[in-house]
Amino acid sequence: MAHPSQLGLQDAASPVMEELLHFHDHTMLIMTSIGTLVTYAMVVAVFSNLTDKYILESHQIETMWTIVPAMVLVAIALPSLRILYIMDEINDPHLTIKAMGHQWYWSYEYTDYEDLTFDAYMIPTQDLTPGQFRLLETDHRVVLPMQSPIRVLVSAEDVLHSWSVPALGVKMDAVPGRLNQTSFIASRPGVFYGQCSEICGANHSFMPIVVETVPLEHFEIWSSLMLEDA
Ligand SMILES: *[C@@H]1O[C@H](CO)[C@@H](O)[C@H](O)[C@H]1NC(C)=O
Ligand SMILES: [Cu+2]
Repeated sequence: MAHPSQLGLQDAASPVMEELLHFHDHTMLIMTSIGTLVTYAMVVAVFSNLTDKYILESHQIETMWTIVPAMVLVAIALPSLRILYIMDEINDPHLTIKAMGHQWYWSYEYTDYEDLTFDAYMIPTQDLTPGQFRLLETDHRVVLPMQSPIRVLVSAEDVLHSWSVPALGVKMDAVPGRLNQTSFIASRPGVFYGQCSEICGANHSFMPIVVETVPLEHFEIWSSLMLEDA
C-alpha cells in the first residue's frame, strides 16, 4: 500500500506494473526537461535586453519547434501504446476469479472451484487488531497463487464500481450488466491493498480490496480449507 505522504507510485508487484513505472519515469524525464527549458527561455526573453530582433521572424526556429515536439509526442505515444496492448493480452490463465461490486462491498467467486465464494467487507475501525490498516483491511482476503497468470472477471450488481490494485497495475471498471476482464501475474508473495475507484455512493471509501499472493502449495491448502468451511 502507499505510505503516508507518498508522492510516487507504489512498488511494482507484477510485470505490467514494472512497465508502467518505467513509462512513468520516461515521461517525467521528458516533462521536466521541457518545463525547465521553457521556463528558462521565458525568463531570458522577459529579462534580457540582448534578444536578437530577428528571432521573431526566424523560419528555422519555427520549423524546429514544430518538428521536435512532434518527435517528443511519438516518443511518448509509442511506449504508451506498447503497454496498452500488453495489458490487453490474456494468456491462458491458470486461475479465474470473478469480482462483483456491490453497495458497498466486493464479492468474489473462484469459478474454477465449486462453491468457493465469499463477500469481503471492510473491517470497521473499532474492530481492528494491532498491525491492521484502517480503511484498507477486509474480513476476507482474495488469496491467489503468485507467479501464475490470473484472470479477473469484473462486474457490478447495482451501480458502477472499479476494482483496482495499484501495486499489481490493475484497474477495471465494474459495470452492472457487463462482464469485463483483466489479468495479471503477481511476481512475489505479499499483501496488496486497493480501493474501489469509481464513485459508487455513500460508502465508496469503505469497500477496500485486499489481494494476498502466496506460493501455489499454500494456495492449495487455503482453497481446500475454504471448501471445507463452506
Ligand atoms: C472493458 O474494459 C476495457 C478497458 O478498460 C474497455 O475499453 C471496454 O470498453 C470494457 N468493456 C466493457 C464490455 O465494458
Ligand atoms: Cu466505489
